[in-house]
Amino acid sequence: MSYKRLRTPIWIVVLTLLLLALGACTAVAPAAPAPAAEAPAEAAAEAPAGDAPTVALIYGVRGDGFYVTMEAGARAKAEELGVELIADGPAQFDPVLQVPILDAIIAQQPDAICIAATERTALIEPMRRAHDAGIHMFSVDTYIGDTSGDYNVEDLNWMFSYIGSDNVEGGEIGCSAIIDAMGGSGKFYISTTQPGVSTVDQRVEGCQNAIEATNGAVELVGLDYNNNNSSRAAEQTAAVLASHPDLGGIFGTNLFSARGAAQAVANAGLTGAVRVANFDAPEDAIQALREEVVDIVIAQLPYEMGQVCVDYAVAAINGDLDAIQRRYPTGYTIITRDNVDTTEAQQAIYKSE
Ligand code: T6T
Repeated sequence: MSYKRLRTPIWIVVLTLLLLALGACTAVAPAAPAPAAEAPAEAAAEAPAGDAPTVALIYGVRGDGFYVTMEAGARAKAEELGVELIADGPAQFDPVLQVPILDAIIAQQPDAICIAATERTALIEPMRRAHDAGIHMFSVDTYIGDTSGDYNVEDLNWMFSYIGSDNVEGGEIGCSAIIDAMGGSGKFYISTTQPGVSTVDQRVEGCQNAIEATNGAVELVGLDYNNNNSSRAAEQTAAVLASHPDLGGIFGTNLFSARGAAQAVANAGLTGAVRVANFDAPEDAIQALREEVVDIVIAQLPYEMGQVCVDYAVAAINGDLDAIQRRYPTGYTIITRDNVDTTEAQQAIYKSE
């Protein structure tokens, strides 16, 4: 066998081996771990190895567009950060119904809880139980205690943060707008839910500030508690409209209060004669705005509240305390007939499911 005759098969063998080696490399590549850039950066940085952390959201009441929207924000953030989210709330806005839900969640031992306490005092001890069980605690929407959500005080400094609107400011915005629409004087009525709920109490306070600023030109003729029930709010408002036919303005301090108040004004044929400030922004409030039954819709930012609370919960779980503000005011989108069709206003409307 001559050397020349042998050379061709050797090169074929060498080439074949090279091609096989290359082929093997190409076949292995897709099975390698996905590049870090393909995973959400925050999830890669913050989710601990092993089991995903669990965050619980306990809202004020089921089926309220405000909390439906908050849960959507919390879910979106939880998915982004690779966190498991459990969410629950009572059938009525009532601490007696909410505390057993909190206790059931504590028994599931989540890493953190975001809770909209339905009463500022009744929830303190139950929430402290959660903290004592090693759970990172956050207030979202409402706060507990007497210090306007300032958790730097000694007996509440185990709370990480209060995320929610500046509700005194919200009440002032709504009532000042209606007082202006009334020409600066006249009779005023407030429909609110229950005493002891931090949010609506502060909205009433803000509204009273706006009335007091008129130096007696505006008279508050009544304030009713409707127990977060729009039918009750409608009945109470109808009674006030009957006893004060010259009523000029109404403040409904939350979704259900404002819904009932607006219905009563429309039913009494007083659209435009009685001006209404509508706290919260479900679809029907926007419809009432278009129909001139209400004059201003004060939209909170519940989606952002849910997002920030989950974000903060994960920061606390990871020990990144510098990332957490003790108080996170979420702000408002104020909707009137002038801006209702803008993108910002449309995006602020609450989700219903
Ligand atoms: O206004 C919101 C919330 O901020 C308040 O604490 C309770 O009522 C709502 O959920 C609206 O129904």
